[in-house]
Amino acid sequence: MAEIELGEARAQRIERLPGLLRERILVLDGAMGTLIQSHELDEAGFRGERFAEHSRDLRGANEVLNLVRPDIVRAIHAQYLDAGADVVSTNTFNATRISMAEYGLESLVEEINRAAASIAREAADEATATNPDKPRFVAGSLGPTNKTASISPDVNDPGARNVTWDELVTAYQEAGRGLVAGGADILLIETIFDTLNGKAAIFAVEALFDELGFRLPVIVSGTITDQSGRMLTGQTVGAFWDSVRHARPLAVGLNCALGARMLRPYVAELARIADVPVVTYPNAGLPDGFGGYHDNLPETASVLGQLALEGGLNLVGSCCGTTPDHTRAIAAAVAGVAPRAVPVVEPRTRLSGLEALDIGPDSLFANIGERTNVTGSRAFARLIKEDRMDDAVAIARQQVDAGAQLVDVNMDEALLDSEAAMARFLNLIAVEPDIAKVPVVIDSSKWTVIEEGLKHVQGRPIVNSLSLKEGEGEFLRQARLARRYGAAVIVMAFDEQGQADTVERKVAIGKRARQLLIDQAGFDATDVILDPNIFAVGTGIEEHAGYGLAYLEAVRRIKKELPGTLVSGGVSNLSFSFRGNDTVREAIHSVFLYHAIKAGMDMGIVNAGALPVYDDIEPRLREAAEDLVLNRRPDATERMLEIATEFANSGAGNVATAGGRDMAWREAPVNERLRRALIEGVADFIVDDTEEARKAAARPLDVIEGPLMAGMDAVGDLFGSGRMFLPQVVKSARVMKQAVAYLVPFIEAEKAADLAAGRTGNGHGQRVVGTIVMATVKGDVHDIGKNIVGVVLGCNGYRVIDLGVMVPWPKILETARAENADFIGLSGLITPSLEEMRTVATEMEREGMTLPLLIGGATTSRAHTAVKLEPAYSGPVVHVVDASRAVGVVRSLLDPAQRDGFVATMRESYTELRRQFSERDDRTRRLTLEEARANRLQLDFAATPAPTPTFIGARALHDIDLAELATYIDWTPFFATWEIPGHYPEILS
Ligand code: THG
Repeated sequence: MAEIELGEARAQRIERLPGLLRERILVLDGAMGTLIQSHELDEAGFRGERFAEHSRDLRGANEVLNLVRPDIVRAIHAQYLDAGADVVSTNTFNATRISMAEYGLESLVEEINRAAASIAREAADEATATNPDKPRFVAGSLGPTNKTASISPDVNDPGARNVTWDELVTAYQEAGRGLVAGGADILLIETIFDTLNGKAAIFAVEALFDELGFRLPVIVSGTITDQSGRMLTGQTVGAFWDSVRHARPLAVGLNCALGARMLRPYVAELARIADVPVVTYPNAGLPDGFGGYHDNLPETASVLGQLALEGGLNLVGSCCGTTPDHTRAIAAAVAGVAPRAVPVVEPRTRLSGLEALDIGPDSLFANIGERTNVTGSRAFARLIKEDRMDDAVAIARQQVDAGAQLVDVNMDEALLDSEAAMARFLNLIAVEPDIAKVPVVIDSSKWTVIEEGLKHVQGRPIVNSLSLKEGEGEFLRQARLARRYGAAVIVMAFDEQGQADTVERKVAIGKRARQLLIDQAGFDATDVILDPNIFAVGTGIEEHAGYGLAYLEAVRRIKKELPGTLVSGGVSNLSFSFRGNDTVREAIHSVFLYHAIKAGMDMGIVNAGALPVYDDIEPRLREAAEDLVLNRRPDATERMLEIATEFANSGAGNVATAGGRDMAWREAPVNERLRRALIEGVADFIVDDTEEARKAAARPLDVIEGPLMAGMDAVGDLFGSGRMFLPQVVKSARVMKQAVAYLVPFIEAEKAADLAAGRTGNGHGQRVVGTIVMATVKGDVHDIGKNIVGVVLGCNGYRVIDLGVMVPWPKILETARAENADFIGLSGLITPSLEEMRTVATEMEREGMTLPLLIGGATTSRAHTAVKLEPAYSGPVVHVVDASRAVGVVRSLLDPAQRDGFVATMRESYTELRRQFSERDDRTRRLTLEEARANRLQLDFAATPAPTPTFIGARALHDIDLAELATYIDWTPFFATWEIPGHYPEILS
């Protein structure tokens, strides 16, 4: 392939961008998909001549149109440019090897991206030529792919993933190469729902820029998918920004998602914290459930206009469901409004897990939990070697519960495959929201292990550690990579001569390493953390006696000579000589930290929860520890040894031990305990509690249907109202799984006993588990939501047969019959899937099936199910609003005692929805332009003079009856929002 060049014209355009962003708010285009759909292309239309014989269906593969119908794509760009867009984005949202593989087009990815960028380039250049004062730009779109690197698709293995970092990097680099070759000015990493995918994209474009020998500006934009205000994978907006800021993007923002109004607070939050321009391009509004949007164009424009006026925007556009009309209205709303002034943010060390953690001069000492270390804990090492992963994960949780604000993970052990163990353990804690909320410190003396770790954390971690022991070359190589992965680094005070044990060398090496990182590896000073080596004292060797003091003095000097530089250290190293006597060790640690924090130590690797309060240490022990740490007398070690036996693991020295979970809930009755365990995702006691509930219940099944289901319902409510986020729901389901797994043998035994006794049973509880056949319908490649539902159902004991994506209806029906399924579950994300679901329903009817049909996915809705699907199929059709509700629905449908009532209530509410819908249809009939003009407001003040108001200003009314006032409130929108079914006015009365 010919070499790709930046080119003079493109270089000049790019150079103008930052200046333009300071001058005015730039406008991005709107949706590509909406306009493509309006062309109503059929299968043959998508295939064109070139793909007439292609082995897979291509309808819905918008990206193939770059090759087959460039005319359409180009015309769409032209429409947006005409509407005032400064930046048009390429038709390449799914054009990665990963997403295109579903269509069998993965080998064409580079060509597709190149074609798409050159189509957009032509359109943009043409628009620029007609008005050179308004230069137009092409943003090459890199979508999130249809896979997530942070969520497990496997019910039996929370550590499993269906895409790897390396696959993502390869895919993004290839797509990006095509975009640059075709003429993109900007690379737009967009709609990130999993920041790990996003970080892989950032890594890939950096690698691409290295390969090309020039760079393009990058925009990074995430998306918020539910009411919790978090990303799909659980990160807050602040954590997201911290995780991607290393891209030093041209702009950062949020797009797609909930529509302008609901996205606004999160954009405002970004505007507050990001020290780069901020972009937003929301959907047309909230999805209307029919593949369109409750589109309120004036509202979208006015909310964005408001945001601009409040000084919160630098770039603005729109996403799914929008048209050039939106672009025009948005452009008008922000015209003349000053762009957001990019703030200078205080330099702090900004890290993240699911939540942000920043550390600055005013921060309290940050505890890094040390126990998840195979060389630092025999218990942890044993668990890892025996593959007892649940228990190993529990150690991480214990550290966080005991106050660790970060966790240090170390797998350096000769007999372990350390890379694999690091990857696996990080995957496992990534799906534990109460652990994953904190940043990870990836600890290894082997770079390959650290690098493997970096590929498995969504947030912004710390690399522990780099050092100069192999010289500057290797140091800088690792450092540049660490930066590209988006990590901060701890540097140990080692150099080519070995470890630094004098104050002078500790400080000198720290300075040298820090400067190299800043000057040559592109680090921000705040991302460099120095560790001036804590070595063991009390070893009996005279030279070691001063190690504590040397560290303290080095900290003081670093803080003085390199203001703002963070200092860390491994505290437990100090007391190695007193191994076996934890009381003494912990006293030494506390005394040391008391002095080290005063000297300026910012963070330390400690056994969280095992640090006594300085003032609570038994005075003689404390005195001896002081002598030792501060090297106050030559016989400090002997004296400590003398008194050590007195305190040998008595715990007497440590009056207060911090941390420990609040266990009060363990006192509650068993049903409440089960409920709490599910809501909080605590598996520790689930088997015991389940057993207790089983003993108390008439039948084991009652435990599932009673307290456990109540717990899952509560989880559903919390998620629906935004008080839980998705990873927490999945976690609850996994706790549920353990309870169900425990009960199943009892239920089977009961069934066997019933049979032996000739009882056929009352039907109640004859089947514990049911079988569901799930599929993403033909034409749609999205399955992340479906996978989550599969995991949740699997955890609840159901057999899940997942047919994957792009599944034609015959295969779905065939499998359901062959497997004797109890349900069919259909999933889809994109609008055409709604139509395909109707086809499936129609075919099920034709074949005389009766099993329930479950519907889920982002574009689906109760209304669509009621209006379009239920009438097509006489068996039950149920819309399942999200994964947290799946279990309740299938349980109600399987239980003979509940089924009829459930189905009847549902049918009733769907009938009501259809009635409302038909009314709505009447109401929303638009007038023709002529009718509207004829209906224009006619004012004639001569005929009817405007009366003079009786007063001007505010008037307080005191005698209003609130009860009467309440009757004037229109509750319909509230009920609709809260999804309260039925005829609204009747509910009120
Ligand atoms: N600097 C940096 N990273 C580090 C260190 C450091 N990482 C590793 C280590 N040092 C810090 N972590 C530990 C963890 C545990 C212990 C010491 C340091 C420890 N463990 C007990 C022991 O070995 O006696 C184990 C007891 C048990 O098995 O439970 O002391 O300095 N940047």
